[in-house]
Amino acid sequence: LFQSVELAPRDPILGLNEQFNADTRAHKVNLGVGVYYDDNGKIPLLSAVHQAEVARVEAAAARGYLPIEGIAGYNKGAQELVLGKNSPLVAAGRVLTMQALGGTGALKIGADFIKQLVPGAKVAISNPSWENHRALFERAGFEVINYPYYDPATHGLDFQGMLNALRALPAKSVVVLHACCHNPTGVDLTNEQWREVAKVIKDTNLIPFLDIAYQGFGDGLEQDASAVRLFAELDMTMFISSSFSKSFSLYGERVGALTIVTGSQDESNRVLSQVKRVIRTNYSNPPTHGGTIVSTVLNTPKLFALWDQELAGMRERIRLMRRQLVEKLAQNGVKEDFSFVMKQRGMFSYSGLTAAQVDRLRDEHAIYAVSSGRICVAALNSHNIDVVAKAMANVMKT
Ligand code: PLP
Ligand code: TYF
Repeated sequence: LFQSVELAPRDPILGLNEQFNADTRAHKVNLGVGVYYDDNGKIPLLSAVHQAEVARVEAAAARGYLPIEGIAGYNKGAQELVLGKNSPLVAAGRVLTMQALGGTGALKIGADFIKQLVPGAKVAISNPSWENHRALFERAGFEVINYPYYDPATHGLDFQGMLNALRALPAKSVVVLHACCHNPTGVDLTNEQWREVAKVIKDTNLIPFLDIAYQGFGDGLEQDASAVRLFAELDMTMFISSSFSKSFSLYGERVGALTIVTGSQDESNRVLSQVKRVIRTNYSNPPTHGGTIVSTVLNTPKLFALWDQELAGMRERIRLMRRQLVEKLAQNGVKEDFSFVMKQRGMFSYSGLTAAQVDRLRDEHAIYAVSSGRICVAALNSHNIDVVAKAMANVMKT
């Protein structure tokens, strides 16, 4: 049975983690995987999360099955985060939200449902994009193509290339967009650019799939939802995958949500029935623990305010690391202008390091980055930033 099974390639990012864990050098630094670490290099347990968790344990609640679509309060909270508290679309009964197993789970439920609706659709993802976008949509049976996004010459956006490619897509193609804090480049669209993209998507009759995995890591919870709100204002039907892995620092709890904006209340009822079928045949219903914690935080004003504040703390620490990295590279004699690192948003920076320089960082300095040059700025801290800046300067000079 298994004789002809070929060895699958490792996930490039998670594979890097394995390599890092096996490295015995004490001073090693992992800038590979997209995880937020605090200034002591630890994954934080947010205080808002901890309080909700203690309350849950004290309540000694029974663990029955959840509904197929998950916890109602969780879904309402997730919906308000992306569409706002007073969304006319929600009032019109045009919005569905389902608890999902992380952002990945939300993407997969959405992908499986779209496959049923438009079996021949092409899926367009940014070049580059999160590694799993291509793999996930291909697994769901789609042909996946790239639209231009990053321009290495400017360390910015190839906006014209992006628009042209979107305009040329056949109607009913799926366009996967990073709503904020683009992974891996850190390069986002301005609101004006979002407006143009949304218009092209609407005019060309494409299906927008907005992936929002870093809400709160750019400028704030509300600000980072502005692209989603803009699509909503234009009255567009769309898919939105939310991930709370990073924003709640609950990676292993698999907390995410899929939101679908339909054309009418009647469509919503029918769509919900079909998406529930997708969920039921995959994993039946989502787990209780992480969802209950997120729901408690989202629906308890005091905990929500605390969470928002803790999220701001993470966001500001990343900004500080960006600024210090730019300063320290210059102090170490790097002549190139690295100020673009400060313009990038979210956890990542496309540093401009070449694959050969990334290899040298790892071999000579025990510093791990993705071969594309992506570094996770959220893994820098006051204890390792000097070493990292010095090593980066070193591999760039010689
Ligand atoms: N989408 C993007 C752009 C991501 O970077 C990630 C990262 O993990 C995800 C989705 C998936 O999130 P989750 O870990 O919640 O499945
Ligand atoms: O891009 C990253 O590093 C994060 C973490 O299959 C991640 O999104 C990486 C790979 C993966 C799942 C999560």
